[in-house]
Amino acid sequence: MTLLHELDATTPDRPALRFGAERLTHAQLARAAGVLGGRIGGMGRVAVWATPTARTAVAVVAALLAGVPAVPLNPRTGERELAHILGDSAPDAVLAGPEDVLPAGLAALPRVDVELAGTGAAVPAAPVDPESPALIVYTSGTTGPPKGVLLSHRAVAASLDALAEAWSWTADDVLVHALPLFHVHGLVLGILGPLRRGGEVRHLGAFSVAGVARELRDGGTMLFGVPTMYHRIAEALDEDEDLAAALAGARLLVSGSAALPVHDHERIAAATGRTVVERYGMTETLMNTSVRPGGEPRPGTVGPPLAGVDLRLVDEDGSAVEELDGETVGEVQVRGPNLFSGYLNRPEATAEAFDGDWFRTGDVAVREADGGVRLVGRKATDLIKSGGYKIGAGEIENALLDHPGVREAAVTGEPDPDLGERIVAWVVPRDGEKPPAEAELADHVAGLLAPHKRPRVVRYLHALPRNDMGKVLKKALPDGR
Ligand code: MCA
Ligand code: AMP
Repeated sequence: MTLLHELDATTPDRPALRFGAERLTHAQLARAAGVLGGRIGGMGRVAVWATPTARTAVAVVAALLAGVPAVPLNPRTGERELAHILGDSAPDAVLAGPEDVLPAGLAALPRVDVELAGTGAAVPAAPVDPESPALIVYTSGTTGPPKGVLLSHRAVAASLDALAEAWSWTADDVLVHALPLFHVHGLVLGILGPLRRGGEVRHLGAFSVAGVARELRDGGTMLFGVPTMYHRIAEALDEDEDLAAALAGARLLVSGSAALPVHDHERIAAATGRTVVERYGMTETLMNTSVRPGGEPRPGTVGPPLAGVDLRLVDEDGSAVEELDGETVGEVQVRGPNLFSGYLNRPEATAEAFDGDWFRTGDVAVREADGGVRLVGRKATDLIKSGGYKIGAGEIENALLDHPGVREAAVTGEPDPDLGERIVAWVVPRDGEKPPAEAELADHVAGLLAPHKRPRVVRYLHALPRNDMGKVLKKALPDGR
C-alpha cells in the first residue's frame, strides 16, 4: 500500500509542492524522498524537524516510502516537551534541513540532512503493512505530558479518501494553507492530502491574510485554516475588495480544529458569497464529519459523518442518544477505519479512551434532523483550544510551579475573539510583594513547553479556591469557568 499518488505518464511534471521560491514537481518529490528513504530504510522511527518548509514534506514522504514511522517535532518545542517526546518515541535519527540549527536536546541523535535535489540511490518501493504506523503525532491531554498518537497508513489513507469523496477533491485542486506541519491538520490534511490526490499544495510559510489572497488569486482552489485565520480574514474583508474577490474565486474554504464563530461565518459569507465548510476531527480519529459543499449553509454544524465513519452520541448514563432533535446532548463516540491504533507506550490510556470499539472523543454534541452534528462543548474543562491548538491545563500548571516565584498555579481558558480561547494563569506568588512578571512567566512556559502554550494573561491571587479535599475549584476563580 502506498499513501501517495502513483506517478503516471501524465503527472511527473505536475507541481506537487510550493513553499515560496521552493518548488517541486511530483517527480522531483518522488526522487528526493526516494533517495532520503534509502538512507533511513531499516530505522525504527525518525523524528522530523517540522519547519514550515518543503524539507518537512520531503522528510515525511521519505519516511512513508521507507515504512519508517515519522515523529514530527514542533521546531519551537521547549526543552522539557522535547525531552519527553524524544524519550517516549526513541527515534533513531532526526531529519532536518542542512541549515537548521537544532537545540541541545537533539544533540545526541544522529542527524540526517534533508535535500530537495536528491542524488544517490532511491529506496526500492517496498510494500508497507497498512496497519503499521505512518506517523506518531503528539497531542495534549488534561493532565501529564502529551501522548503519542499512532496513526497507521490505513487510517491516513481512509480519512483522506473520505474527505476527497465529500469535497470532490481531485488532482486539479491547488490547496493553499499556512498551518504548522507537526499536527494532523497541517501535515496529514494539508500536505499528504494533496499528495495522495496527485495535486498541489502551496504553503505560505507563515500565515498572513495578504499571502492567502495572493495564492488564491494565483490559482489556488482550496483554503484550509483554523478559525483564528478565518477570523483575521473576516476582520480584513471590510477594507479589502481584492481579498473578497480572491476568496470568492476559491472552490472550497475549509475550517477546522476548533469552532468557527457564527459571526465570522456570516461576515465571510456576506463579503464573498462563499460559505466556509466546517469539518470535525481529532488527532486520534483523523476526520469524522464534514459539511458537504453546496449544502444548506448552517453555521455551527460540522456536518454528517464521512464515509466509513460510524458516529453515535452517548448520554451520562452510557445510553445511546437516538434523537435527531438538535437538542439532546451526548458525548460523540466514533469508530471506523480512520481511527488511530493506540497511544505509544500507554496501554492504559488507550484502553480508557475506548468504550468497546467506540472511541470516546470527549466532545459533546447534538444531532440535527438530517444527521448533521452540532458540537456544543467538551467534557473536560481542563482542555483549552487556543488558535486551534489543544493544550492541557495540567502541563502548563506543572511548568508554572517549576518557576521559583510561583507557589500555586491554576490554568483556565477564557473566550478570546481571535484565538477562540486564551490561556489564563492564576498564580499565587511566593513573595506577594515581588510577584514574577507576566512576561517572565510566559517566557518560562514557552521555553519549557512551546510558545503557543504560554499564558496570555496572568492573574495574581493570595490563595487558590479549594474544596475540603484540597482540590482547586476552578469554577470558583473570579472569572473562571
Ligand atoms: C511570542 N512568541 C514567543 C513568545 N511570545 N516565542 C517565545 N516566547 C514567547 N514568550 C512568538 C511565537 O513563537 C511566534 O513566532 C510569534 O511570537 C507569534 O506567536 P503567537 O502569538 O503564538 O502566534 P499567533 O499569532 O497567536 O498564532 C495564531 C495562529 C496559530 C497562526 C493561528 O495559533 C496557529 O498556527 N494555529 C494552528 C494550530 C493547528 O494547526 N492546530 C491543529 C491541531 P513566529 O511568528 O516566528 O512563529 S488540531 C488537529 O490537527 C485536528 C486533527 C483538527 O481537527 O484539525
Ligand atoms: P486535537 O486533539 O488537537 O486534534 O483537537 C481535536 C479537537 O478539536 C476535537 O476533539 C474538537 O474538540 C476540536 N475540533 C476539531 N474540529 C472542530 C470543529 N470544526 N469545530 C469545533 N471543534 C473542533
